[in-house]
Amino acid sequence: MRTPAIAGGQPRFAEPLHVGRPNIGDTRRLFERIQGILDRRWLTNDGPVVREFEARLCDVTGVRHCVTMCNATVALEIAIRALDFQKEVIVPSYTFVATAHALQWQEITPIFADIDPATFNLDPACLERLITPRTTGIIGVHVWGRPCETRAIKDIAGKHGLRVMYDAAHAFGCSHEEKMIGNFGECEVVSFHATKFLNSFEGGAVLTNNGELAEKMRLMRNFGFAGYDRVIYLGTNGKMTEVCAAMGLTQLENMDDLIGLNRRNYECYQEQLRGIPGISLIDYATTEKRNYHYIVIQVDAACCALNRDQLVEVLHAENVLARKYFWPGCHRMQPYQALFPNAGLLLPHTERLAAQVIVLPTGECVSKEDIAAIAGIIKSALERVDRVTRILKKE
Ligand code: T4K
Repeated sequence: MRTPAIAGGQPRFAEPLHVGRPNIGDTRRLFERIQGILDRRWLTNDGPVVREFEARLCDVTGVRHCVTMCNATVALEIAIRALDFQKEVIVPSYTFVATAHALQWQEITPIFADIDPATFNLDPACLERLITPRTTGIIGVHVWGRPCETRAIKDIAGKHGLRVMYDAAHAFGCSHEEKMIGNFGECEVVSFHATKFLNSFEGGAVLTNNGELAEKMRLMRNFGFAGYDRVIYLGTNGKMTEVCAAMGLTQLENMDDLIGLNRRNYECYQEQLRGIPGISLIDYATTEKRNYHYIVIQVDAACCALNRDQLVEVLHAENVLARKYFWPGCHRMQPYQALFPNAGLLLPHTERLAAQVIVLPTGECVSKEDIAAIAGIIKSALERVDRVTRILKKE
């Protein structure tokens, strides 16, 4: 039997196994496109590859308008401004901090709502309790690519005269009620960051069926220019480059293969982790499209012999760089913790779940054998709880 790395043995993996290792795809096709970009000497500013990428994204999602951006954070900022959100906007605390920062950056206060423990998504009942006369909008987040309860959120928003947008950074390629993500709320923001299901190195896009809103965001991403020398809005530089669009387009051609690969990895984890007390893998609806990009396990310390943090330590020692997304929740990060020191009292599910989650590696760089080895590390740590606990305490 091998000596575990926490006890001084060799790590199970010689090289770190990352969560979020980018998928690269067809490099020949990518280099061809990049050569074309260099030959044309049109590198950015609404070039032909960006336009093609936007058109293809509309085809894939069935959305009327797509405005690509340099990243999803800037896309969120622009969408928030274009929707004229002000004062207070309700968002879940259980999300990547970019969702909250995109508001606070423009001096709009994020009001943190709790999540439904069954879905990790914004809890509509909690959302409704937080609405006040200062509320101007709602941002739902489709965490791990599993869509929010869009109908309930829409009904609540309608009752209070509020507009809704979605942070769909994780949900490109997913569907909900048989419509592709991109079609919900006033608009939805997807991310094409290197670590995402479909990557364009850095990048993002706003998808919307509202032509007026799309036009406003196009102007805003290009300093408000409506032609040479004519500026009609306050704007910023949110443009996607041609090289980024080339990567995005190339990956889009490969999207079905990517989903197939992610699904195979997911099912392999499912098989390997089945029946371990206190460990559960989040599930993905089989009746809808999913991108299977995140392998998320929940460690319930009440039934599991080790807690989440202990398991993460064991995995890191073996060079499996598992992540604790989205611990500790935005409300416990700055500046929000200083602004709302007691927010946690209203966020019991966020507090509990954020302490239970581990995200494991998947994607092109992870093989079936790797998954079996990762599951083996977890099982073997749980079989030797006393020894593991003793070693971790000594450190
Ligand atoms: N909304 C939500 C719900 C989001 O999750 C995100 C981003 C956004 C909005 C904003 O989207 P963007 O503005 O980024 O388009 C990472 C990503 O940087 C971030 O995009 C993502 N969410 C978040 C969930 O994960 P960190 O702080 O964990 O990044 P970092 O540098 O630790 O990298 C993650 C792992 O990926 C590492 O283990 C190393 C590996 N990696 C990373 C890069 C960039 C690679 O192997 N190769 C690479 O090129 O945020």
